Amino acid sequence: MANSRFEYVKQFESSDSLLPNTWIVIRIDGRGFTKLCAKYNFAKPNDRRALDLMNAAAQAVMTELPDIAVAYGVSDEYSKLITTIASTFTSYYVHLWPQFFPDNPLSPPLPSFDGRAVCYPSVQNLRDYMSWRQVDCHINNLYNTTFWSLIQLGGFDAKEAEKSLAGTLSADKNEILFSKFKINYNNEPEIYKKGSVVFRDYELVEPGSHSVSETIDNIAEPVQQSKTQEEKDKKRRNKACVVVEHLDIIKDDFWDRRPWLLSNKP
Ligand code: DGT
Ligand code: MG
Ligand code: MG
Ligand code: MG
Ligand code: MG
Repeated sequence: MANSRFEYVKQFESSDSLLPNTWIVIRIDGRGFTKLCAKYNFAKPNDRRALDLMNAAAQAVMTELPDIAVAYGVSDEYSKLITTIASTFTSYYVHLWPQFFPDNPLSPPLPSFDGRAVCYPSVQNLRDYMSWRQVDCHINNLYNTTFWSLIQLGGFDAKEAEKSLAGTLSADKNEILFSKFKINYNNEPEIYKKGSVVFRDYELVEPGSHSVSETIDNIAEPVQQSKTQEEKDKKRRNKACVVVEHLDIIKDDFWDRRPWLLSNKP
């Protein structure tokens, strides 16, 4: 449409760059999953198949987009970043669905995900963001586990369960679970209590490619990297295993033991 009278519409494409030199967090979220979970009878409060499917989709996205470290700070294109990640995630979610729900074929309305980007200027902000999500996971799961135990094991209806949980603290919910249902919350699966963290594990790189210390040294180098160094890093990211774990990401330990995760920023 070069030089046509229609070309002016291009001016409406506004620039949507993200703040450079920040940690870009792309948060994607299932759209209307309250309905979707009901439609496909997801187990309450946690459906292991559904969570494994989310993790498999996340793992596939990370494997497919080695630049996703960019999602933590290098890339500059807001909409491109969000749409690429949200649409790739959706594609894999739908593609992998039959592996996790073989007896439950998908039909419209199909699953989709929304995405948003937030820039965090410091490592501390990023760590606090991750901590915020994990605290949320814990609080919600303790509530949901108690709520659904009261219903599924205690014969309460939803109103009664809600009422008996109103105003309770964590310790009270632990106590209800234990005294009424002999459930020790500490023994609940880690995936439910802690959620899932997906990252590149360089210790699992195929033997002979790169040692961990070499990897860390290279990545921790100053921001001004030569093009070839950048390409080397990208190749290494491509080779690394993308793993899913259910670890504490609030304490320092997780980050201290994997310095490459947060080391490409001053
Ligand atoms: P949205 O994000 O505004 O389009 O609306 P929703 O409906 O996706 O709501 P959201 O994202 O605030 O909450 C997630 C919903 O998904 C919530 O209703 C609980 C449900 N859900 C998530 N995981 C599971 C699961 O493993 N089992 C069951 N039964 N439900 C789940
Ligand atoms: Mg949600
Ligand atoms: Mg949403
Ligand atoms: Mg949602
Ligand atoms: Mg394009």
